[in-house]
Amino acid sequence: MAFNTATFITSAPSLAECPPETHPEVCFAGRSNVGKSSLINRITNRKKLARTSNTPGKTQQMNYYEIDGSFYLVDLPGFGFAKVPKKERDRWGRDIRNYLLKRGTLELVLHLVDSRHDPTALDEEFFYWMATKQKPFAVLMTKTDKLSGNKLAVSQKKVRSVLKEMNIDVPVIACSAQTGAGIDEVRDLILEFTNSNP
Ligand SMILES: Nc1nc2c(ncn2[C@@H]2O[C@H](COP(=O)(O)OP(=O)(O)O)[C@@H](O)[C@H]2O)c(=O)[nH]1
Ligand SMILES: [Mg+2]
Repeated sequence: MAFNTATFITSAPSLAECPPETHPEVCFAGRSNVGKSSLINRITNRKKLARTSNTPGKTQQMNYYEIDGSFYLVDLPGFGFAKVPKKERDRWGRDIRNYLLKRGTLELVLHLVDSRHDPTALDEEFFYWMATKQKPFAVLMTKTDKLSGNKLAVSQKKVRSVLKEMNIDVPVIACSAQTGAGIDEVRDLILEFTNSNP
């Protein structure tokens, strides 16, 4: 069984409110509007499981979805959204770092970057931080349907070179929630890290 059932479990404002550590989990991180919720919907073949929005900065909690009764996908609050007051942004950063460091059942972090833009300073900071904490992560390049073949190749090369410069060796997957490109690869990665391979 793989991605047959998906159920919303809870919205947790911080680590303390997360569900008990009964299932392995994979989380989706990245700035607001990068496509986290859309990707979760596509991966689970559901149109409205995770709330998507044209208004960045809306999801301020960690949303838990249980897949096939065996693992969790977690939609994290987007970071780095300029219109949110600095104090609030700092709190999110602290809460998310706390979750990333201390959640015992977190098996993999998927960090999303927009395939149309170079990784931002915040993305690079995140790569570096994850690498120094030795947390397993992968980079997903989103919205590839918006790029022509050649531009996507250039963009992928850029992301890989940024990671290589930092001496970071992690999977990089180009995907689109709209066309479904790369989605099976993302699913396989999730199943591998949650030990849910059929
Ligand atoms: N063309 C295209 N648009 C996308 C894709 N993924 C997300 N979007 C759009 O980008 C916006 C933000 O998506 P959302 O999933 O809410 O981002 P989040 O804030 O990271 O959860 C929405 O308008 C989506 O429809 C994609 O793969 N292709
Ligand atoms: Mg979202």
